[in-house]
Amino acid sequence: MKDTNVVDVRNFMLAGHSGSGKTTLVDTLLFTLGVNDRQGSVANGSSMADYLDEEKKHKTTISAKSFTLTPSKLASGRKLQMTILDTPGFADFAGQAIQAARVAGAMVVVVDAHAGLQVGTLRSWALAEKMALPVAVLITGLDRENTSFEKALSAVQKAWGNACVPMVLPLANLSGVADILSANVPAEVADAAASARDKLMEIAAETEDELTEKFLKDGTLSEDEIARGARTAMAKRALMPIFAIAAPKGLGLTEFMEGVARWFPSPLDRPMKDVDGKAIDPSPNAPFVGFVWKTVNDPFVGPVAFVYVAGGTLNAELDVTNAAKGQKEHIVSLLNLAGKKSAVVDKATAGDIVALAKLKATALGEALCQTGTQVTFAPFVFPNPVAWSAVTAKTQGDDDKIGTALHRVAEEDPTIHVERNADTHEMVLAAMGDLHIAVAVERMHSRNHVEVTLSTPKVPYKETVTARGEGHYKHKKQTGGRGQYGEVYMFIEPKAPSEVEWFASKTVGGSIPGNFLPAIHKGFAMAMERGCVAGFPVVNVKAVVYDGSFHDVDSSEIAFKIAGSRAFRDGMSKARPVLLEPIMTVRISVPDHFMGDVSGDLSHKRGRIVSMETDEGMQVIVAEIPQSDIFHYCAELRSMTGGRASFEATFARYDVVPSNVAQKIIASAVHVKDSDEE
Ligand SMILES: Nc1nc2c(ncn2[C@@H]2O[C@H](COP(=O)(O)OP(=O)(O)OP(=O)(O)O)[C@@H](O)[C@H]2O)c(=O)[nH]1
Ligand SMILES: [Mg+2]
Repeated sequence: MKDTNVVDVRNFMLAGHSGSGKTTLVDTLLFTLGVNDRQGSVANGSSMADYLDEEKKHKTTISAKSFTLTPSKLASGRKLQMTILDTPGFADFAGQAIQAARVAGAMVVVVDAHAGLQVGTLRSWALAEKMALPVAVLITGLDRENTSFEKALSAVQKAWGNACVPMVLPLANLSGVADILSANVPAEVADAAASARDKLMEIAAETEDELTEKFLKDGTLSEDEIARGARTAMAKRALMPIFAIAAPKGLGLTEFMEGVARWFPSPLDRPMKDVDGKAIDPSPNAPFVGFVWKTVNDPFVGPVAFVYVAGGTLNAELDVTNAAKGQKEHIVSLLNLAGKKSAVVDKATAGDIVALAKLKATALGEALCQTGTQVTFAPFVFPNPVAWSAVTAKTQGDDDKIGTALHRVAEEDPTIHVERNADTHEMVLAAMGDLHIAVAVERMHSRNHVEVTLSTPKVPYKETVTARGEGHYKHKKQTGGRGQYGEVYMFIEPKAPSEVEWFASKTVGGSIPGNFLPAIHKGFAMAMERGCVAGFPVVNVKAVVYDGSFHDVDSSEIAFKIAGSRAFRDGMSKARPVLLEPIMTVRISVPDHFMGDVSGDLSHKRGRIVSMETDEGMQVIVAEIPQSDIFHYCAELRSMTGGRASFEATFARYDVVPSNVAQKIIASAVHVKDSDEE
């Protein structure tokens, strides 16, 4: 029976660099609050949070998950229901954090005191900023050697400013943590606590005129006033409370939970907004509105939708409709999750996340509403893929299964894209990094029993001409009975972009009867499928038949098709044919001190730098590079910059391959001789 009021609900995500201790915090809370009867550990595979096979194997979080925890009572007597969203720190799974950020009421940025601010920390921070999410910082790893809370604190304050105020101060030898607002702060941290309290009071005073006046008049605020002002400040991102824990010692957990209850916004403070920016009424009496922030294909249960309740009350009897599709959905049961464990609940209200199985029509990002209510949420915005791999079945018979398996994987992960390349006929898996691709392959294996081989995708080269070339072929065969005859004169030239039609006939005086023109058209088209440079498709040419001859008896469609095709090849070979390659525009964000390495590497790749600019402390290089260099660029760029640079790539255009490079491509292309004799 759920008996928490919405005002006591705190919903927040854990984000930060991989290995900073997010999942360890969740496991420690699960144990401390009695959900798990032992302390789970990511390192030894016993984590109750990182419980998926892939997560155990890679010892890292791969899938964002929610944990609903209700501490029976906090020391202060406050009531609290926490819904924690644990997200992966790896860049490859950044899509998961993007999904969680849509429904989180706040972000707890986890910072490992030993490592300091890392790439993943900064990425999380940027996400919170983009989503205007209230932020708290949690410093972990204080039990590790050579760490200091003060050092970590000053790094955080230096990077993110004075809105970052410590709410707790660890004591010497980690014997405990002191609450800065406590009446009897130990002497060793008394000065630091006083200065943090002053800062907090100032921030709180700035949130309301009434508090400002009171503060100016009396020079102080009561504990209640600080609490009121500071909560408003956190919701507005004017306060970023800092906590510290040493999970292996169970230190700081109680104070962290108190802090969550005290400072974090409830769904009433920060209701979810629809696509037009209109707030959803979060009260339990309002019409039910839910948002599908995540979906999975459970191997046993089938499709499961994770629904965040934005407002109203959901129960299994409620008449609900998928707002986007206008289709009614039947709710079997509501499951509250705590990682691996789940429990059926009778209702869910704002801030809750419930798993709903077997919904028929509802997909990621859609709204589920009480029938009669219509709400649309803004669509998710995910980064474009940065790593690509061609996928083939290890066993021939599995070719068909691959499509289904890939589709399944992509269905629950919107940052995975699958496409069959029409030019190279390859199945290409596009994702956020090599680990992402590897995990997708593992899932295909474990769920669909398909084993695949990965390879670098083929580049869809094309061919064209750069001059006018004359082509001629006379097809004449006399074999016993009826012969074959057809003669074609044509020319080929670059096609102007404004021209639509690539084929034309300028024959005069009946040199070729009109009824053979379609056959010549077919012959040209056939020759265009495999150009004369290296057998790639021919594009952007104009082919004109202007003369020829025929024979009353021996001329036939097939004869003119062959003559057309060979004349085309003849003409093309004389029209200075070239290879074309796809060029990508890449937008690379890179810290200053890696600029030299990154731009040097670009020129090594035949890259052309288009522009350079500064964007929020990062250098942004816009460059064009051949597609052949893009497939592994993600891994290269990460290793060049320790993961500090990122990029986005979009197709720009096809361009001529320089002749020295073309030689190599021609040499390695399987040169298919024309096989137009049928
Ligand atoms: N000594 C010490 N070790 C910690 C602490 N927090 C986490 N660890 C260890 O660091 C490793 C990584 O911790 P995780 O909790 O999996 O890190 P995470 O932030 O969830 O990492 P991702 O899921 O990859 O993003 C584990 O082996 C933990 O046992 C801490 O406070 N102190
Ligand atoms: Mg984790």
